Amino acid sequence: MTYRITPDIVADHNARHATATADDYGALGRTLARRHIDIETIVGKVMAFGVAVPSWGVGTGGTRFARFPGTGEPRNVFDKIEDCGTIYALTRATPAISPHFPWDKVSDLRALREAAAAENLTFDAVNSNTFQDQAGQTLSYKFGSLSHTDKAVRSLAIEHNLECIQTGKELGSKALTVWIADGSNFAGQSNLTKAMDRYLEAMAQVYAGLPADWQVFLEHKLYEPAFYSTVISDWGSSFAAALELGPKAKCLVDLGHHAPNVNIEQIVARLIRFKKLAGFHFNDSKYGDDDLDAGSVEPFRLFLVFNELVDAANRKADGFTPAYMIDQSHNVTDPVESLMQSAIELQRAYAQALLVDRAALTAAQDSNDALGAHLEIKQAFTTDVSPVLAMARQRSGGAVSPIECYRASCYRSHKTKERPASGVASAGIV
Ligand SMILES: [Mn+2]
Repeated sequence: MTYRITPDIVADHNARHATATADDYGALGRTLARRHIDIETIVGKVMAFGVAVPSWGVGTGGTRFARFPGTGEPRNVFDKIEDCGTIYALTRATPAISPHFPWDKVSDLRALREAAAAENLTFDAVNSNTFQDQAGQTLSYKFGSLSHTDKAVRSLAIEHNLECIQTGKELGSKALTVWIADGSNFAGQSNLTKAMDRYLEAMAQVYAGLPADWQVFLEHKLYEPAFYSTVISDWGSSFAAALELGPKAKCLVDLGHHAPNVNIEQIVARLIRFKKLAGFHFNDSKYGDDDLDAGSVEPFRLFLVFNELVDAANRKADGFTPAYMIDQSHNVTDPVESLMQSAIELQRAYAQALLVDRAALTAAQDSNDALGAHLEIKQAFTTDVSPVLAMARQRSGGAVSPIECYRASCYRSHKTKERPASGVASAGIV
């Protein structure tokens, strides 16, 4: 029997915090009531918020220089599911896991389904991998995959994506996320037009393999590993490709995959407007695709993204069904702690966005009251919604303070004993 953080442990933790939880919630409720906001409505919406945890995120990540593994890391996909279950049990914000193939490949998919169900988890978008060669692979992705100059390599990449769809069907997924590393490192190395032609032709075959109720998420990324040009480098390339492929193709926004200072919230608004927003890979960054924890560097930018999402939800924007996933690399923290904290920060940005007085904001915008409009946004952002988040967790059976509860349980020490180092499960950055 493996160690688990049981509901009793969580209940004891919450009981110790009960007075403070109720006091803080009451105080914030009165503050919000003065602004004609019903705190119960906000709590209800936060409780309904869910974000998928990436299976590759529960192992320690690394950089191209080194990886410093922690102890008790997951050794296989079943250990990963167990850690994802722990994150969900404590935060109640992460009801799904986003698997990655072939990193999570097993022969018995039923066992995978049952393991997830035992943790009350479902499977979110399936991620394909044509950015590295697998053991025994005779053709190489060194010079690209879906856009490779050699048709045989493109066919291999297409087959892999079609296999991911089949696996995803078995797991109950409804979407395939495709990120390719294809691009070039030297000016002149690649014909920029032909590379896009080949990508579109290959993706059309992947698209043709989608079940009727599935979608394909195209993930753009500015650079890395290709450092001169990347085939799907930005939201414009992604949008054009999605438009050409058809209605089941949409654009996935990984917050770290843009040039510095790009107005991501405006990209989000554009994609919503044209019914092409697939969803997100949430993370944060300082310099590039840093894959830092969501909300850890620029919480205001994260809030502004959610401001667009709440705006779209409120006006019931046509075709607006975004998928929320985390995509981070945890190099110096316990991945379970980082993922819990990130899920909390996403809920925080969402709750803050729910506090925006939409009528007052619209009035200020329509009368060109620039500062008045800004103050409406700022008032929501500067409100400490922590009591709402704590109450949402308590009511859904999670821990009021997930990281405190996790540390007190010594979960990682238990896993260190249960999971003796025997090779390392795949962790990576996509
Ligand atoms: Mn990503």
